[in-house]
Amino acid sequence: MILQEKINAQLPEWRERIRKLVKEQGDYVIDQVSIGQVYGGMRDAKVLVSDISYVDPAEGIRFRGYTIPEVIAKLPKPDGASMPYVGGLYYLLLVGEIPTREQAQAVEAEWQARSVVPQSVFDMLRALAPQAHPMQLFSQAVLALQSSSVFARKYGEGMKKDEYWIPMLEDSLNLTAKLPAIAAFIYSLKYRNGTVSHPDPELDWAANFTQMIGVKDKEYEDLSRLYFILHSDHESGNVSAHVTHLVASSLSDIYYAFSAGLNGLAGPLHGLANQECLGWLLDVYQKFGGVPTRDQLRQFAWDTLNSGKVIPGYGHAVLRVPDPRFTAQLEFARQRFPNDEIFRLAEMVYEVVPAVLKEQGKAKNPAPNVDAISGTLQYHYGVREFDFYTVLFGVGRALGVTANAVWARALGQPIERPKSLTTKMLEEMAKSQ
Ligand code: NMX
Ligand code: MLT
Repeated sequence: MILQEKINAQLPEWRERIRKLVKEQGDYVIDQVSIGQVYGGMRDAKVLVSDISYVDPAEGIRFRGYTIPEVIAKLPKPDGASMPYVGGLYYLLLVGEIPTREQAQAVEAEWQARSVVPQSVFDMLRALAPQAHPMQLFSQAVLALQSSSVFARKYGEGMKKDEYWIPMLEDSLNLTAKLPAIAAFIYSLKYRNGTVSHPDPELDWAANFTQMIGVKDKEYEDLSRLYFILHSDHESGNVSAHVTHLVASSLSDIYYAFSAGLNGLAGPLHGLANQECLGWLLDVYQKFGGVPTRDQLRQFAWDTLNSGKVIPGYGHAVLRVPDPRFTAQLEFARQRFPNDEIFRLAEMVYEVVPAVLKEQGKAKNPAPNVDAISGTLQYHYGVREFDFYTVLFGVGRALGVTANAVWARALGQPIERPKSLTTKMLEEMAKSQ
């Protein structure tokens, strides 16, 4: 399999590079940790490593060194599409090189071959669906696949440490292959007729998702490709990536680990912000019977803040500029449906809300993040059930966290176990200084 060959070829050099760095520079101090950081969610504590993506506070994400416009321009695209194969992005994340069209198609073919979801998963989801949020269903479905883990089986049989990453890659391909069908079934169960749809062998991964949720629109196929690429990875410290990494560091398999990561994504300060954000926009729209004036919108934003709530889709723990994932979606919509009312409202929010947040003076970054606009685009194409939106985020996020998990295992990253202290100890340390 092409991904395995490509990673295998790079491993001796990577292992030697890290061995040498740790041996020769292991005592080099990267940073210091303050009491403020310990109590403040470890913000900006530089304690993780990932070579798959990096978020520069002043620029935003780069995937394997490439900005979003570069990724869109360089990755191969299906005939007639304006956005790349998601299989090409997965190749880039895993291998670190821009794939040829054949290489991107090879990943798509791997996904096709592994896309069949066991009937037992559908049956379980059916039983849970009436009372469950789509994110609970999504996380449960991933967990239900755990019994098929190749890593868990091979580990039980006995395997050399150097080879752990190979079944991890197998599991990652098996898992990511099934996610479009699982997400589409959750959509069907919650909002349509509950039927199971199957991938079409002629279509790529993202187009299959659109086909299976029943949106018949070529533009939406492109939006899906863009959406899954944009949401794939955001370096390693965000909650979903970090949780997945932490859980996998105990050598649990990718199903356990990613299911846990999804549970983190389901929080309103993380991935669930995308559903909250569209809900907020629609509240504005309903309250004013359409797109409001700037003054009305400003007042609505203040009312939200004064009621003790956050404005969803704005602010970020790392970014200090508008999120380029936001900008990419804004451009997509501007080029295709500039007059859509909810889109015009989202644009107006972008013009008004940063100044309100600045005036309030609390948020370190008053600019929009990825969630500020993603729901607006889904809404335009008829995917209007916004408690489904975080599932879409999760389908994309699987790509980045599984790529990281494969490499973490290939490089033998150990079980993660930082040290905790008591408040008394911290008080004494501070006093003695
Ligand atoms: N609206 C109102 N207050 C905000 C916002 C916002 N959008 N963003 C930050 N603040 C507040 C924050 O609650 C905190 O208040 P307090 O001191 O009372 O606790 C203060 O500003 C300082 O927070 P920051 O250091 O700027 O932000 P932090 O790194 O702690 O948190 C977020 C980052 C993203 C959690 C935060 O900006 C937020 O809650 N945004 C809204 C929710 C959201 O859009 N989340 C999605 C993030 C992206 N994703 O997909 O995961
Ligand atoms: C993400 O994509 O995970 C979010 O932007 C949150 C983060 O990076 O902290």
